[in-house]
Amino acid sequence: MTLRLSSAGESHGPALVAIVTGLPAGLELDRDSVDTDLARRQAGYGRSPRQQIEQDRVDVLAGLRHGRTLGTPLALVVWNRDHKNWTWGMAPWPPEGHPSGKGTKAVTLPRPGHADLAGVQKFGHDDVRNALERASARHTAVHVAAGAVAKALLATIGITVAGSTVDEAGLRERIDEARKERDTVGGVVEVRATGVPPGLGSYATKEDRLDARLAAALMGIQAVKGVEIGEGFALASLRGSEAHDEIATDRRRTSNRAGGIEAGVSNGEEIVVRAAMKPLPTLMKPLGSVDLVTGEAAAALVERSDVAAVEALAVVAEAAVAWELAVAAKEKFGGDAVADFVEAHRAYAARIQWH
Ligand code: EPS
Repeated sequence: MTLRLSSAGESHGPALVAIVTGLPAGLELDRDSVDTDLARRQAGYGRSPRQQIEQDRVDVLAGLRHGRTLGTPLALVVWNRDHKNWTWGMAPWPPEGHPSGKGTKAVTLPRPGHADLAGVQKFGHDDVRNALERASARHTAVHVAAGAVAKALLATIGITVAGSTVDEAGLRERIDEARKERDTVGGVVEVRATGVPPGLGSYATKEDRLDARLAAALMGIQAVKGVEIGEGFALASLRGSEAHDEIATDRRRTSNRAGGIEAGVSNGEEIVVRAAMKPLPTLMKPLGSVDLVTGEAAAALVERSDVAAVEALAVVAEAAVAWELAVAAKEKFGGDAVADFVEAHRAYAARIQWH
């Protein structure tokens, strides 16, 4: 069975939910590890006051018994604590009583850089909130929970995945300056995966290519505008003799400019991918926009937001890469029971003498 993930949830709605299907039975999950990743996602310099309201924790509604997967759909929930301030504004059913709390007034001032304008045009909404609530990066929380499940599966075959920011040194200063000037900043994150055997993904079709799948997964995260695999864009200006990773007699490589993937297939070296995040589009000193009701020029919507979420992106990107690697590993090794998955990996590693 293919490993699949679907999610739902608005930023200020009742909850974020994810359903994971295709997990083998008998996988041990640790609630604290999932919650630790959720807490990592909430942390980071420059985050919004929203993160003081939320204390993200995972609840499991199905697919798990006594900490082990049942091989049935796994239903994960992260509740939005802030929803209590939006019970009227974000009520799923027509609300009763007088409008109160947040979200009672239609938003008509789209923010450049966000989903606001295209969202109302595409879906015919008359309140920008109907677009921005789902476009918000808030729902990455439940994807991080699913990523933690993927990491547990990958750990059974010795794969680890870790994300970090790339320009750690100057980041805080850049954030402090931007905050003073009521502006926002972006940045670059890197994810490394170790223990990935050769042969995940395939050169056969573009859908199979592991690099294409990782790029799509990273591009699928809010605010990501660029993705690199290995040396990426820098390879374009090198000669072939400088760009490729020579093969030693033990079949390992003497360098890793390809970032662990050649021709869409993992080659046994560390997988290294990077994602570039644009500055977040909600500015306290707003950019020019249009009032969708009056048609007049107006400043864009100003609401609570992060100055930067680069450190959070490192955690979200880690989860996205873990998820894609778990899908590719499940595709290669199969298994209804986790023991079958582990045994198939062992037999394959023995056949190709990979350790
Ligand atoms: C986010 C929660 C949001 C924002 C951020 C991501 O909270 P709120 O909108 O209630 O302040 O902090 O969303 C965006 C950057 C965005 O553009 O929508 C979170 O939990 O990650």
